[in-house]
Amino acid sequence: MVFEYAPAPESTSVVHLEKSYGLFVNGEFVDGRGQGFATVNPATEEVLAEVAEADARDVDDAVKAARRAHSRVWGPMSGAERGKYLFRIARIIQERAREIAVLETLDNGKPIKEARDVDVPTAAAHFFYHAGWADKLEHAGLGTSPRSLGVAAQVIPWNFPFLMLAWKLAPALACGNTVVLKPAETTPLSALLFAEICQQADLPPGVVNILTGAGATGQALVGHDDVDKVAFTGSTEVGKAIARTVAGTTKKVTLELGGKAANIVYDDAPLDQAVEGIVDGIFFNQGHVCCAGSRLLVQESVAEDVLERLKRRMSTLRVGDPLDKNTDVGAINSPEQLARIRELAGIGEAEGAERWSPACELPERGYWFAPTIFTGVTQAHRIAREEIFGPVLSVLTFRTPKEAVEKANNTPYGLSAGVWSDKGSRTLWTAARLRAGVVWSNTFNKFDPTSPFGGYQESGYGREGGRHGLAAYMEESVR
Ligand code: TAP
Repeated sequence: MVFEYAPAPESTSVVHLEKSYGLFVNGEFVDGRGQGFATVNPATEEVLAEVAEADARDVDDAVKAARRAHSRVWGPMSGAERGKYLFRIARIIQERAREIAVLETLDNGKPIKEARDVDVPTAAAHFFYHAGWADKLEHAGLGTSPRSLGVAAQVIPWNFPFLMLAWKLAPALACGNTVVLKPAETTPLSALLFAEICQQADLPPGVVNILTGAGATGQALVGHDDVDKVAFTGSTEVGKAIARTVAGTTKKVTLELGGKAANIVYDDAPLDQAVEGIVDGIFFNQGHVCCAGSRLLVQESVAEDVLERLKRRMSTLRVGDPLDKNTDVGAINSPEQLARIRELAGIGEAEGAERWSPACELPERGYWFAPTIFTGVTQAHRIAREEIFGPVLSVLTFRTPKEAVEKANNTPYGLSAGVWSDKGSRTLWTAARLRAGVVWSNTFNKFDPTSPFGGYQESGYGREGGRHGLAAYMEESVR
């Protein structure tokens, strides 16, 4: 069926939605044995499609297909040949970029300009980058003949559905593994479009399998006995449950979990540029970003000035229809996530922080939350400690660099941080003391496939991207 989106904007005509979708197993779409579920456009609350739900038997079928494909086709294939498939996939992503971006925006609620300019091109870049590695793995620093692990079980969240899929699949495939991937329940559609891309690229059956479903499907997948590797991106809570599930087995595990990043602004920073970075750090993708700069640490002497500029800039943000190319802040992905953001914002007020949002009219239907900042926040406040995963910024101040570092590190997480200063020496001093996997200097939320990404402490372990990311998908050889 050709899907007709209610207000029928021209841009949606590039997307052809089926009424219902099956699972992608062994190169074909098949029925799921679970109940099935609907996926909804969070900006309109309209049902986009019905999606199959994989139960334990479907998981078993997919793992068997992946095992066969690994031992018969993908594992023995030369790196150069595997690379060709990855290049082909990367090119198809580029060719179908508009379609993928619109579908992602419909299913996720993110602004189309972000899906179009960030998610999809970065996903293609991941496939290009890893396609280049496929025949050079002996130079990855893992011995002269590193081996693939086998079957990888991959579970991803809803905030960057297509990009997270690319982050997971591209290195796994380049290194010779086959995959069973489960997208999040609220954003399955771009993964199913990727299944079509696998068919279009003539990828051998079973190399990529996509199982839609909820947490129970993910649990059955990571707990399956014949899986060699588990790669998970999502909440710290579920990450810990997965670590417990695989404890005592020989499965290799990487976990990319939550964050509560500090964005540190020194008094010598270029302030207008810093304000752009603060806005990008917390309002990009509605703040549904694991590495979001959700704690602004601003030096006391410039705090008033920065806040004034920040409020002025926030007043220009356009919140609303994600398919409008001028929209800056889209819809919150689900009613559950909206409830969580509202709850924590309410707690912020109750604990005495001062709440401010620019005047903005939110659409009547759909799930929306206005860009919000809290000032007068102390380290004891829950909004300074807990991940909100929404467009909410907690502002704290500091006097000295030492105090900035202490406050920045006062978190159980350790995924990312930002430092804004005119002095390289000050930035390097600060970066060396921050416990964060990524530290950005005079920028924020910059991603590149050549750069390893990952966290410390409760933000998880293992790296994705760059040469380091390959280690997560290969057995090091002793020679
Ligand atoms: P989760 O609830 O943890 O869900 C992530 C994925 O795990 C989803 O596919 C989910 O399925 C599945 N899942 C749920 N319970 C499971 C279980 N017991 N066993 C196996 N899989 C299970 O997180 P979320 O709400 O989707 O995403 C938000 C969180 O992810 C935030 O904390 C954020 O910081 C983190 N995140 C981290 C990163 C990186 S790179 N560190 C990137 C993006 C997001 P359902 O969707 O059906 O529940």
